[in-house]
Amino acid sequence: MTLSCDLFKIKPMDQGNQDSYGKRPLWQWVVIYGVIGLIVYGLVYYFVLSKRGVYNTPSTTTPTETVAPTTSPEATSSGVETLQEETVILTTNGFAPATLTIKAGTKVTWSNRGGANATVNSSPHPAHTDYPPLNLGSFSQGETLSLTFDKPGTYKYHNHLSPSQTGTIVVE
Ligand SMILES: [Cu+2]
Repeated sequence: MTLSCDLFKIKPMDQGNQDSYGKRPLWQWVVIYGVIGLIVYGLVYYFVLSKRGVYNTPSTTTPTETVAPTTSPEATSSGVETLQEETVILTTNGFAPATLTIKAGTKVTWSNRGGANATVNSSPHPAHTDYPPLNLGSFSQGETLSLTFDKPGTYKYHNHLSPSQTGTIVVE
């Protein structure tokens, strides 16, 4: 009886096991669905990440673009006032470039490479009265003279020691 009962008990346990085996596929389905869901979620997350990555590069470039304009206007606005410089070289052939067009606030530097003493003086020769700040005086070979032009206009100058050497600064 006990054995049969044990056997009988085993059978229900086997049945229970079979039931549990019968339920296991459900859990396996759940696990399978869970794994599939995780895979799908992982794929979606990956694509979203990749899209975000692709989207982040433009979004990071747009912030840098937006940052760049915010910083570059400041840099250029400060650069327009302080950093923009142009150079006119005085050679034996005269001022080069003979006509220089600049924006207001640009600093112009004349560099004497003519091998002789020269001057930068406002026109007209010899009165030098058109724009007195442009009467920068004399500079020798290798030296420089500088003037920042703040107001738009056309400023003509010449080398007073060789008046045929003339130049023009156009300030826009
Ligand atoms: Cu002169």
